[in-house]
Amino acid sequence: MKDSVNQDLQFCKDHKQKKLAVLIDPDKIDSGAVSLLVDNAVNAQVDYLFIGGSLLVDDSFSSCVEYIKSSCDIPLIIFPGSIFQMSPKADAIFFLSLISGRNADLLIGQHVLAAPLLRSMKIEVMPTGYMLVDGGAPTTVSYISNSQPIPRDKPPIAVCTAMAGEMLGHRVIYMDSGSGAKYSISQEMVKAVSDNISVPLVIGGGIRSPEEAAKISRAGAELIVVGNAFERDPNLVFEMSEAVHACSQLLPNKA
Ligand code: 1GP
Repeated sequence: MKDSVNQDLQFCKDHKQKKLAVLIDPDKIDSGAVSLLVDNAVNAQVDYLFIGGSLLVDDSFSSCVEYIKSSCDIPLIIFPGSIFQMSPKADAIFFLSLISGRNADLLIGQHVLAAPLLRSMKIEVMPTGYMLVDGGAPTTVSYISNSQPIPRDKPPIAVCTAMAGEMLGHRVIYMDSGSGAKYSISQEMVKAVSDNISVPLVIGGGIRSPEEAAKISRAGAELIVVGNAFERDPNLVFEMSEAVHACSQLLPNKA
């Protein structure tokens, strides 16, 4: 099984490198908008493209994967809202276990159904502890997952949950306040979690400005994910990419 995205993210954690992912929800944008966003992502040197959504109401997922793979070399990672969002053409998939919730089906049930299909697809599978954090407004993901998010003012709950996730073998911790959240995850919570895990930390949900992305990167996130803000303004990708990458520490020369 391939391991390159996982290794890349672990390198970021170990060497304080910061990366940006653009989330494409095929349900929310049309093909013209996808094309512009992908072009901007290439020109802005975005590190990853994510595809997926909590609720897809049409069948554009597979064609969108194919379009993206045929138009750029940025690694495409599936951020699945359900087992219907899988494709052998993507580079990797987050194998999300909703460790902030107590819904057995999303902790292990759907994974049992997905496992044989994923094995036959031969894409990189990334065991991921997925944690929903309250973003100040009900989100589709919390409704669909039928789970309660971690309160945003309780970093210790997030820390213990992330530590347990790592101990269970998850190789990435992904904290999300949900697409379109009112508030992104606090720097305090990001720092507390980052300081207590040795696997990479992905943060998404409600990040709207380059300043906010930079603060969260500096607090300890290795990978920042933005969806909504780029749907509204695809040109924001440039500033956001610069702001996130500027938070990377300089690597020593390998002379
Ligand atoms: C991915 O849910 C996020 O983790 C994306 O959130 O659409 O609010 O950027 P936004």
